[in-house]
Amino acid sequence: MAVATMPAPSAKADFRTCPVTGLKVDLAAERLIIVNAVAAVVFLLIGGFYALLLALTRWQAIHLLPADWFYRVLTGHGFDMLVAWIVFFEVAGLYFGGAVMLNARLVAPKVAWLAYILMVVGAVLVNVMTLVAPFDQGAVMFTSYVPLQAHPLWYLGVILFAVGALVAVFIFFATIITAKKERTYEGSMPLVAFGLMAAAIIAVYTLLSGAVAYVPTFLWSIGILPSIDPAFYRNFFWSFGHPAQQINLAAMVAIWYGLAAVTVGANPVNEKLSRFAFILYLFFINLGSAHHLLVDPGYSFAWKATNTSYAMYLAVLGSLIHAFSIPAAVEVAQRRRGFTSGLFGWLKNAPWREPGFSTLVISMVLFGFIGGTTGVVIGTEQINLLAHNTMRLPGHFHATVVAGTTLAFMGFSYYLIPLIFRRKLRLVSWASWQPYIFGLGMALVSIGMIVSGLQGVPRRHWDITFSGAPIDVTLPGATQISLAIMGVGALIAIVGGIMYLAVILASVLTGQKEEARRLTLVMSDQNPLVEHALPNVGKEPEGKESPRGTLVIGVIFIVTFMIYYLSNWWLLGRGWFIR
Ligand code: HEM
Ligand SMILES: [Cu+2]
Repeated sequence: MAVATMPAPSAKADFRTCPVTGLKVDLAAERLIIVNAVAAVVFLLIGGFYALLLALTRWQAIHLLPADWFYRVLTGHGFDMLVAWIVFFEVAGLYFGGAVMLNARLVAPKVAWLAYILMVVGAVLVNVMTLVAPFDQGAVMFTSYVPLQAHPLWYLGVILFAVGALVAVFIFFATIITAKKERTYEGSMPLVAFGLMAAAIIAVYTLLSGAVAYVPTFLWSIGILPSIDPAFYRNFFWSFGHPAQQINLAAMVAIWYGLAAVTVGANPVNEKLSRFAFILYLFFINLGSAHHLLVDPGYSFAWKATNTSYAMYLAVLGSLIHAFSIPAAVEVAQRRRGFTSGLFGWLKNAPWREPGFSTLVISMVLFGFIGGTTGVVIGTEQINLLAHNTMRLPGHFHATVVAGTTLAFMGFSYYLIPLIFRRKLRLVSWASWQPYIFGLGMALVSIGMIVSGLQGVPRRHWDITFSGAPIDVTLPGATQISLAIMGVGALIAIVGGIMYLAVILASVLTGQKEEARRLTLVMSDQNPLVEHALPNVGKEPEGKESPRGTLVIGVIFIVTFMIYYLSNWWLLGRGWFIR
């Protein structure tokens, strides 16, 4: 990422020059990044409050909410977190990657404001309807599986939000095309922007599938269409709902590369390979959508087998490439600084108090070791049967989308405060600790959920005593313990969440207005990215610089994965007593 000399930015927009990075920042883009990021944080706040209520309800010993409020809150939490928080933040990220990182002007800022308003109105509408619509029209979960029928305004809210998001994605494309035409940057597009572009491409077909699912459903809710085929709905819903997670994945990985560059000056060891890994996502990751439908009747064996075939693992391969490439880049950068002792001297001497670095490591470790391993099991046709619709599912995705994506976004947002909000970061030592507390909490939440699921606790279920059920079901007593682990983890994670919100809100509302002076927040004045004090940048690492420590971590990962994966096959073998 060269930041020294940049070609002149395009005309027709107001720019300032960032004193730290030398980038030309379009002021219209800057304002839009700010409002989208603020909206994201507001929904994180609401969704976080709901998270507390949910965790205290699923923690069976407390069982806080009555059934109807549990399902309403579950609907609100799913939407506010997975849709509103993440997508608002991604739109901010797209404008950052498309305009700021490329020195370019944001194309059609007025339209971008319109997109923003559509998204805000849509999200508010969904939230209000979830709480006030009659129970069976409000508590439909964010999946709103047909024949459940939500309130028409609920569907309308989802559609408005999605249209706004689609417009934002097109503005991003128009911006990067214009940047290329107006030659606002030199050489090829920076890797971070490239990753965001991959996310945006996935977003297009994701949002179009969403339209195919939601528009007919909306028409059905106002009586124009007589009925909707549930299998049709579920297929298109998941062509939207699952790739939506791949947008998050690609955006998160892009941010990982960014955080590694900012905090230790890491350069991808083989940038072409990293780009190729993003391209693998584009082609193969959508196959994973089928895992939601593996126990559905109606889909043929051929359909299920194709979608769970080896091709799915090409997307996993993409993730494995990133999972090796990023720590290897960090290791090489650290070794070039002179931290060459032993296998892990580079890690020991890393900037652990710098929130961008700790979020990077915690997010990668929890995403990979917990989220990735459990995800592959869920995507494998046979062993999916053991996990389907149990608490292992929320256990899996709280490791991916919360401990992974949300934490990475939190880490990245700290840097937006000085660079884009142009305010002094307040409560800096809280920002240093926050990733650890949130990460620890989410690790316990995920593990508690996964272990509960392994013992048969269903997801989305208020009454695990199954009172009045025609068949008696008793869950093992140990579920009390695993659910308590989840509950305690939730309390810790909520503390981490409150710390995050406190840092951000205090900085945005009361932080001193000033121009950024350096890229890092806690580390000394040295600026790993700009300083380029690293000799041999761009050369193949050799000898002392080769990423041996990362190789060892990679082997540990593969072994962990094998143990979890194979023990599931073993469990499957014990599931049926065929003699
Ligand atoms: C402190 C942080 C959080 C805690 C303690 C938490 C806890 C929970 C709990 C207890 C459930 C209910 C599981 C069930 O009964 O099936 C749940 C569901 C869910 N959570 Fe979280 N959560 C947190 C943050 C997040 C974030 C940041 C996201 C997304 C980015 C998220 C996405 C979801 C989704 C999609 C569901 C499923 C909703 C559904 O089944 O319809 N959560 N969460
Ligand atoms: Cu999925």
